[in-house]
Amino acid sequence: MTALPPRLGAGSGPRPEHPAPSAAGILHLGLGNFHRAHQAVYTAAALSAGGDEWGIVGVASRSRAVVDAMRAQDLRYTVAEISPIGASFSVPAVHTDAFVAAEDPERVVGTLADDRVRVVTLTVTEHGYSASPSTGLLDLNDPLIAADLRGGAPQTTIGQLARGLQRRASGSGAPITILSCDNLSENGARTEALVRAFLSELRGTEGAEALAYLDSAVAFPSSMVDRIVPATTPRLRELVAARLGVRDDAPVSAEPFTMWAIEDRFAAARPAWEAGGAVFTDEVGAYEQMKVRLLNGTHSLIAYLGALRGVATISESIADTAVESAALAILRDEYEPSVRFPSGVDVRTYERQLFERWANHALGHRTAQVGTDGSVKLRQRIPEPALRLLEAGSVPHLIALTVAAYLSCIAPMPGFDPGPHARAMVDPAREELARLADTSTDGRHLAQRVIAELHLFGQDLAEQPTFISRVGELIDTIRRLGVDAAIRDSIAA
Ligand code: CS2
Repeated sequence: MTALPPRLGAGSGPRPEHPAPSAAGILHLGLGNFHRAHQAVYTAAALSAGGDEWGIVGVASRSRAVVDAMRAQDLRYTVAEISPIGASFSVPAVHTDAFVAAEDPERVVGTLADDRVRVVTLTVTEHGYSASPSTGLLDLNDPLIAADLRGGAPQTTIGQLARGLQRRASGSGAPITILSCDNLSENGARTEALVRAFLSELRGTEGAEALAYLDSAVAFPSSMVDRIVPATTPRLRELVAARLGVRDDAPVSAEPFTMWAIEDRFAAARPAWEAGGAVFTDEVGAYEQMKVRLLNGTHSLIAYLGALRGVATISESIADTAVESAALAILRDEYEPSVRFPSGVDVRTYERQLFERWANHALGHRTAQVGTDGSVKLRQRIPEPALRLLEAGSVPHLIALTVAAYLSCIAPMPGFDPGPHARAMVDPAREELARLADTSTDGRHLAQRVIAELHLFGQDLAEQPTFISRVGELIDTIRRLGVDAAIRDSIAA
């Protein structure tokens, strides 16, 4: 009988290549795979470069799984970098503690107020900001926000940030930086606006001290993050056991490519993330636009078309020449015209890399994963570029196809089966959209209700009848003639 491999931990598995952190200068909200394969890896490089005070307290929003697994492994886990030519492994050991916010929200507030913490990083997904999809403003109708405003232990990320900053303002008052690492455009300014909106809603003068503290001692720089990080699979655990000889219950895989552009506007000290290749720049807005539109916007198109064509992964989807042509057309004709590229970035090289990254078949990045949360993700990806073209008198056919394919996956019209990968997509608006689809007469009717009445993609796109009817037509084409016909029709138009 072969012995089971030992559990990864301080005494087993590869030794981290950086010194152990001596303190936790960073509080991270959103202890998911993306954080563990991105900011944690840059922080490991920063620790190697000298700053041992930059350990991370990692906070998961709700799920215990990663927290329990990491705690059982002395807070270690494996990062497997996967490309078609092989895999390489590292074990960052940058976390000093991990817990679940939903179980101990008071601890989030207390840690944020601790003056040894000087940077808070966030990867809570587009959905985690409690913003109304229609207005982008703090959603005061959200029952969790309403509860957080009434007091008690805050359950939302914005509530936790606001309450933590309030506590810090009335305590040490030490400066701090809040750094959003989510795929929202102008994510720093947006986070600041949401926290300020929360504080402004507090009764009487309760929020006034914190608002003044925000003015003088809190910075919310923007950042653009980029690395494709799939969900963990049993196969990844087996690969780690086979290659490293340890059992790891919380490994992550990631593509080799990684990028982090950060606005250099910190209120206090920061880790030397440039040691891991991060770029500190005053062009972060350009990096964000380029990434959220070209990578994420096109990614959504590839995911929804792929799911409708019955394929499980992004690499299988982009391997189809029709999908590849649609991706190229949306990039060149519909996203690139609205993007201001950062200096030094060559658009054709960036584009070529995108296709290589999507084609990484060893990664197994699922169409259902990228298609998840479309109602909040697409809001970040499509309205501005679509409006730019519409205002110039042209129709963004492939952006319309993205929306039509999304609705066909999440809110299929009666009688249309979008297949298992579409059914596996999770979306906070799924129920509401499905109800609309069930009672719509055709695709145009559905598009009208979702875009013009529900304002799912914001108020400006709600006033674009040409766009709305094009989405409606394409929903009907997908339903009646199939997704390939809709692709042909959009590219030829
Ligand atoms: C993807 C992103 O799931 C999605 O919507 O587009 O997670 C994408 O893989 C990352 O942003 C890449 O940096």
